Amino acid sequence: MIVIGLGGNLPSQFGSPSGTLLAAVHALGQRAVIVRRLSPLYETAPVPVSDQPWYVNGVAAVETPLRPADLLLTLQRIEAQFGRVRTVRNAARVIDLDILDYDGQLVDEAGLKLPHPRLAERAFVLYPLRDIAPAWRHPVTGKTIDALIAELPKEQQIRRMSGD
Ligand code: A4P
Ligand code: MG
Repeated sequence: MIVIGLGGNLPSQFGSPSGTLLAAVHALGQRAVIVRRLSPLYETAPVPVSDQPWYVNGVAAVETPLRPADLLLTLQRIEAQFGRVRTVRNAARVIDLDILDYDGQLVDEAGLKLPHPRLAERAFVLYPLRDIAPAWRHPVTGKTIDALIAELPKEQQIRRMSGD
């Protein structure tokens, strides 16, 4: 399964962060990345804790003929098209598109790491991933999502949005 993480905490030309995430799903489809399952969206406190606005996060299971490096390029083009400006790490952003898992492949290159290295520590990834793929296991540790969620630090606040 190929899983993409979507997040954002600033408004864009597509509106609120949730509107931007849904527009990004459409943009993916136009670039040969077909979203088969989209999780519910969650409002999530910034990690690490900061005074940034809360994020909206979700995950998508996709099908695509693109190999991982080309998929990452496509995600970065969509981020640019949506007006993302890169400043410092973890800065507030209109949209962040990450490859979380690509069919369990392990990649450790400067510009691409798979699975996403911080995936297992993040409630804003694990909860929506459990919604669409409860049997998923971490490609490196083999841990189930339920086990990873049980190990999360308790301070990560996350609320499922209604109507998704
Ligand atoms: N990169 C390497 N592997 C990957 C991958 N699997 N998918 C490289 C995507 N990118 C990958 O990312 C920095 C570099 O990571 C890229 O050049 C790419 O080659 P970026 O998107 O430019 O910058 P970033 O997102 O600020 O940094 P980073 O380290 O990717 O941060 P994260 O881990 O993406 O975290 N809190 C909440 N509540 N919700 C969020 O969505 N997101 C972040 C960013 C922090 N806190 C958050 C959230
Ligand atoms: Mg990123």
